[in-house]
Amino acid sequence: MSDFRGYCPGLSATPQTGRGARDRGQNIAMKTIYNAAHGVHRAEYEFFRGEKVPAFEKPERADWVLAAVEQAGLGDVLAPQAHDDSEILKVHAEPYVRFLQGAHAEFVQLGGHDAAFPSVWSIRGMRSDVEPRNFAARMGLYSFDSGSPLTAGTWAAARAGADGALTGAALLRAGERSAFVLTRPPGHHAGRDFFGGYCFLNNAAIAAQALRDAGSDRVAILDVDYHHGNGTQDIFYDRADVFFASIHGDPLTEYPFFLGHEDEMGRGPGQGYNLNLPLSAGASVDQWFAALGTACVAIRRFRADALVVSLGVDTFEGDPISRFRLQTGDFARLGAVIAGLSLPTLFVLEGGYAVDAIGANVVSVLSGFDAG
Ligand code: SP5
Ligand code: ZN
Repeated sequence: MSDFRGYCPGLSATPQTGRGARDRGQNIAMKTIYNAAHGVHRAEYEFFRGEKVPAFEKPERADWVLAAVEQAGLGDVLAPQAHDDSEILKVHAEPYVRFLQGAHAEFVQLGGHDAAFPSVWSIRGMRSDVEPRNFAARMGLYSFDSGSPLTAGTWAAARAGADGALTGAALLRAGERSAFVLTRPPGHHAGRDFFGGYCFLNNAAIAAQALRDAGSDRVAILDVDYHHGNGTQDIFYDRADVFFASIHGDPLTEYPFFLGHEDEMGRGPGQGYNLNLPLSAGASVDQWFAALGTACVAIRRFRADALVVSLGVDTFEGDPISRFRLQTGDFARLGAVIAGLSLPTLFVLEGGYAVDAIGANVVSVLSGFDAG
C-alpha cells in the first residue's frame, strides 16, 4: 500500500492537515444539487426469489441524505437547472429515451397498475435490432433485469436527476472544487439503451460527457458502489477520453453478474481505459482501500482533468443487499483519498440501502473530501 501514498495522501495512516483547499484559500463549502422531484419515483415492491419484497430503492434514502447534508452544514443546497434533452442523447440512444418517457403511460393504457416490470428478453441468438410494437417486448428490449420497477414518476424523477448531474458538471466548469448531486433513481447500471439495477438514466455518464463537451480533455469516473457500474462501462467502453474504474463485488457471485470482471479493459481506441477491481463478497476494509489505491494510481496515470465519483454507500457493513464491510468512519477516509487526487470532483449518489445510516455515510465521504 505504501506505493500508493505518493498518489493518494489520504491512504496514509495519519490524516494530512495544513495542505488542503482551506489553506489555499479556495471555497471549500461543497454545494449539493438536490433533485426534489425524486419522490415521484416510488415503488411499493420489487421481486426477490419470485416473491414481492418491499423496494430497497425508496424515497427515504434521499430524504435522509438531504437531512444529513443540512444538519452537517455542508454547503448550499441548490435546485437542478433545466438542460436540453440533447445532453442526455449524447449518452443514451434516442429510441430508448423516447420509450422511457412514454412507457408508464403506455402501461396504464393497457390496463396496468402501479409499476411496470419486464417479463421477456431478447437473449443470445434473438434479434435486438428490430423494435417490436408490443409494449412488454419493448420493456424487455430496453432492460436487463426484472428488479427495477418502472413507476408513474420514473421518467420525471430520472429526467430531473439528469438535470442535476448537468448542473453539477456546470458548477465544476465554473470553478467549484467539487459538488454533490443528490438524486434518485440512481444511474450507474443504466447503459446506452437499457435500464436495470434501479437505474434509468446514467447521471454520472451524462455529467462526464458534459464535462468533456465543456472542455475537459480527459474525464475519469470512479465507481465505488458495491455493484459494478455496468451501464457506465457500456457507455464508455470504446473510448479513450473517459476512463472508468470500478471497485465492486465479484460478478461471479454479485449483481449484476454479467459484467465487471478484471479482464474487461476496454475495446478498440478504449483499450486500456477500463479498470475493474472486483473483490470477493465479505472482503475486508483493508482489501477495499488497497483496491482504491490501485484505482487512484490509474486515474493519476490517465492524467484526468476532472473526476466523477459514482458514490454508492452500499459498501457499508450494515447494507441489507451487499457484502462489504465499511464503517461510517471509513467513508471519511474514502473522501480524503479522493481529495488526494486534487481534481475537480463531482459526486453523484448511486446505491446505499441501509436507510438509517445512508445520511451519515454520504456526509462522511463529503466532509472527508472537504477536509482532505
Ligand atoms: C444502484 C444499485 O445499487 N443497484 C443495485 C441493484 C441490485 N438489484 C438486485 C437486488 C437483489 C436483492 N437481494 C436481496 C437479498 C436480501 N437478503
Ligand atoms: Zn449498488
